[in-house]
Amino acid sequence: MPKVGIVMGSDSDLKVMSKAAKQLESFGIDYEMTIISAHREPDVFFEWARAAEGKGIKVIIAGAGMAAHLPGMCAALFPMPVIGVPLSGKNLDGMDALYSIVQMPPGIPVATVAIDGGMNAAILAAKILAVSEPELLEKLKGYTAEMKAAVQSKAAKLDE
Ligand code: RP5
Repeated sequence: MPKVGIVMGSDSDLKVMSKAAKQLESFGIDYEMTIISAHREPDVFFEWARAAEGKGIKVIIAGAGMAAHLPGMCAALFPMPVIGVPLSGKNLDGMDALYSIVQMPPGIPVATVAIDGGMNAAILAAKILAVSEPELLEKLKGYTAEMKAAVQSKAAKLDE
């Protein structure tokens, strides 16, 4: 059963959103990934967002560009955390998507990551799941330790 649902508004979002998928895989987290446009096929979107909880999904990662309503509408329909990924690539370099996703009305939050931040979205999803999964929590601690070691080895090379 997927624990994370990755959804994006277009196949043009795939390059960034597949980074989220790859990161989840590295933590051994089951996910489903799909393309659904909230604007071009609202009925399909509504059905998917409504069904997510019943499929066992605990966190949704939603990526969209331009007037990015997909993450916010996920948050309106899905009762658990939604992480929004603003996508660039169009006229306003993703600022339009960032504002559309981050500026939610009171009561319907979306945890918004950086523009094109697919990888961080997956790490945040993993951290949310790790609250109740000790094994995953240990993997995340290992991941953090690896990052620290990488920085320290680069610093050490400067001293050589
Ligand atoms: C949004 O509109 C999508 O998330 C995509 O980032 C953007 C443009 O979509 P396409 O015209 O590339 O399909 O809904």
